[in-house]
Amino acid sequence: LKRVVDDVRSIPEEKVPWFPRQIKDLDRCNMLITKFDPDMDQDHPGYSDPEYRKRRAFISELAFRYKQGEPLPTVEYTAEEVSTWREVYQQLRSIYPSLACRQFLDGLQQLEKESGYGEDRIPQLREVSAFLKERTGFQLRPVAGLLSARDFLNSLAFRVFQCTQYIRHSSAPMHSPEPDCCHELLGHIPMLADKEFAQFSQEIGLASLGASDDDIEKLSTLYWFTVEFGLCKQNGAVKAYGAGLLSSYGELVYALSNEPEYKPFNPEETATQPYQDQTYQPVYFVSESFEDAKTKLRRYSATIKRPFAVRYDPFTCSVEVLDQP
Ligand code: NLE
Ligand code: FE2
Repeated sequence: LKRVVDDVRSIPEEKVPWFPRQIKDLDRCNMLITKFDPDMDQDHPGYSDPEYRKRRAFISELAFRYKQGEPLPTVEYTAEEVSTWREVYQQLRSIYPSLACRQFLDGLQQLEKESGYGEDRIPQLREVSAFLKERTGFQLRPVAGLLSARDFLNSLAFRVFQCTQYIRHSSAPMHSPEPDCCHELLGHIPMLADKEFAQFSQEIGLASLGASDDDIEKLSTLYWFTVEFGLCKQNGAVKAYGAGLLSSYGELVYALSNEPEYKPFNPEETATQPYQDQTYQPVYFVSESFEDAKTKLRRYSATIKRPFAVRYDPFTCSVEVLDQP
């Protein structure tokens, strides 16, 4: 074991992957994964819809041009986009009370009361970001599509959540393999309004700064099976807290049916479970409680070895690097 520690300590600084130190550095955390791009992926429901592709390109451009600290861009959604949103909202809203965890329901209720959430309009990132900032200090930034795991996780260290702003194709409202505004606004935002969840999300982010590719892979797998697709027990019943479930009517119903396999959540095992992102998950991890998932994930993140430590300074929105070799 000692040798491993010595090896790590002897890594010269430049071998540590670059990572953002100030919130402004997030302007460089924009590496996209192109696999679900409607221009390139023939299976994308928007592939053969030139109007949709044009619209996506327009909204992507807003994200590409965005610089940290600027007001968030607003999008004037078309009637067709709003009707996709309405369908998604209505369907999901009707099953949330029985299938979503309590923290999610609380967050959503606040958003409906105070931030204009409802089926009639798609909330703007700007107003949602202001809402979150008051609750948990989280803020949003627009992103053009699926980000690399490293860039996505690194942003969380600054309590910045990278959010897509386009909406899924109208032909497939009940499930999308890629993130879209339904996924962000319905799946993630209510959870990020929870103080403890916000804290825990930032801790995953801090653990990812300068982490090895191998550790990023593990962290993002854990993120996948918890923040995206996690289930937890609450008052004796299994409930969803994962955003990928809470934004997909099809998968939410499926995940809480008798069909998929359930495994107890255990970070060491979960971190190496292979996952796929094209369709529903074959296996879900269930934690004893929402708190249990948080505690275990926290403990796991803290074990990630790096030749330095980091501390977030909320006054300057920057990361202090300690004990550097
Ligand atoms: N499958 C989710 C949905 O339909 O909203 C999106 C998952 C993004 C990781
Ligand atoms: Fe997500």
